Amino acid sequence: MKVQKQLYRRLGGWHLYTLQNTMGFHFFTFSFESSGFYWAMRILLINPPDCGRSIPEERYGIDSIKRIFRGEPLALESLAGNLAGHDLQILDLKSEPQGLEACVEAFSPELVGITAMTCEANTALAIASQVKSLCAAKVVVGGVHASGDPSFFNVPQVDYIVVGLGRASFKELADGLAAGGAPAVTGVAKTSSVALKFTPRKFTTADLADEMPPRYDLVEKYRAGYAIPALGVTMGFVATAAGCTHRCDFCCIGSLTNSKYLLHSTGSVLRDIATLADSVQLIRLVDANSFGDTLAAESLCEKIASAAHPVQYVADARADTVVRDPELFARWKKAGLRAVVVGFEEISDTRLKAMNKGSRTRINTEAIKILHDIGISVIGDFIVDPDYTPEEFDILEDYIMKNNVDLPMTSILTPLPGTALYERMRDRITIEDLDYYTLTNAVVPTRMESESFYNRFAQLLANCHRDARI
Ligand code: B12
Ligand code: SF4
Repeated sequence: MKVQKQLYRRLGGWHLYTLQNTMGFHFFTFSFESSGFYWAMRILLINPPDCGRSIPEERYGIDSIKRIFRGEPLALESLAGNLAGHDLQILDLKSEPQGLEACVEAFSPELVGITAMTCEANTALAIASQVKSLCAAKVVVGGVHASGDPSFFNVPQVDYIVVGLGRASFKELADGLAAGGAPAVTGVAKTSSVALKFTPRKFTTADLADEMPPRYDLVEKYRAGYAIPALGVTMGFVATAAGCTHRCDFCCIGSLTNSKYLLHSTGSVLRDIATLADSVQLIRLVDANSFGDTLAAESLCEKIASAAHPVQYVADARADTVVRDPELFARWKKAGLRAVVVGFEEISDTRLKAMNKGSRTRINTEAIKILHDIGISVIGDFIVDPDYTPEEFDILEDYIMKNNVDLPMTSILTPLPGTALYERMRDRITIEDLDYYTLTNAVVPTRMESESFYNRFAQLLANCHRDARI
């Protein structure tokens, strides 16, 4: 058999190779590292397909509540970036929904990693079962649902659950498995037939592994589809921080870092932007809070401005940060910031307080005005409580319209497992099936009659989206 030998890197005398036959099948890979010798593995990282179920559609035929764009699986690109030496593929089932069987058969992975949000958790389990039926790979699940509710994945078709940031812990696990061991890694739970046990990881910036860039190249074949069709722009993702400085009770972000706020180095952010800048028109900084450290945000802004890439940016900020430091956003506007996603959530101070938002309606309104005066579009997140009355829907709609929120993103208050809200609402939950946890279904009974609630919700979205723009 003819063999093609590929040198990945040469480091201080150590060589790293991938060998593959002429049909493209990787049949023999190995590496030497200063820490010892291990067999490199074929690792497949899987992004689940679009999923989730819709009560308004299933019960009342309301099919207008749709998501508006697709994006790259940065979590998987980022994990792959820190797995140098292994043979890696990313399968994006959102782009290629029927691709699983063919990909597993052709690549024959030894380790499979699946990412999942809450509404994807059941689908991730179905993918894990299918993988097990096709090959002998070990299956690892990680991401936001695994971090908030790891025990959900404590099932036979899953071997390991990665809780929280996974770049460093998944590398330790993969290298350990490749060396033939069954490594105990902090932040990683081995599934078992009894209750799940693991040592939580104390996250630090070492878990960001900034020196290793995300493998953006692994999704090259899907890239044209990562776009916002309504705007006619292609979009790439860059992370500038992990976690958040706040503790809103409905939010699942805290479970990713054990409630720490960790900044990526400015150098790594600039490097990632530069990698994408030639192939996309818009860069979404995907952090939950890109301005959690305003001094760092200011320094990053200066460097982005000097780099002068021909791209625009969208980032998340809190309303109170905008009000405290309008000048910072004026500078970011000059550096290319086109739109800011702000979690306004509510227009009632009582409800904002109950959700521990740490903001007020007055501050939210002021933030919208400041951003508009600067010329930055406002993508506003609002949350409709299942307890809403028709009058409250009207008040919310009036608020959005009067304040010209450019693109309102309205969801329904959902107690995500692992959040403080879940503990507060768990006795009221009537829908446990996670397929419905898309944030567009009420999983507790609504105060309004159900069909009227969903009709009014759909009408709110339609009215507010009529002139949407960013
Ligand atoms: C980009 C994004 C998207 C993109 C792309 C996602 C994709 N994978 O294709 C798009 C636009 C498609 C999207 C869609 C949705 N999204 Co979204 N999205 C995000 C966003 C803004 C960033 C995610 C990201 O890329 N982060 C950067 C990476 C590097 O971090 P990470 O994902 O946390 O990954 C790290 C760890 O979690 C871990 N990890 C992650 N996966 C894995 C896998 C393995 C094997 C391992 C070992 C480790 C690991 O290691 C990574 C590196 O440290 C987050 C908010 C946020 N700031 O996190 C919301 C977020 C994830 N989305 C959310 C939601 C609700 C949705 C939608 C349901 C919205 C809707 N109503 O339509 C849909 C669902 C899509 C579907 N299945 O149908 C929620 C999820 C809440 C939850 N618990 O489920 C979030 C948290 C926002 C929020 N409102 O709270 N989303
Ligand atoms: S909702 Fe936003 S501000 Fe609140 S904890 Fe989550 S990421 Fe932080």
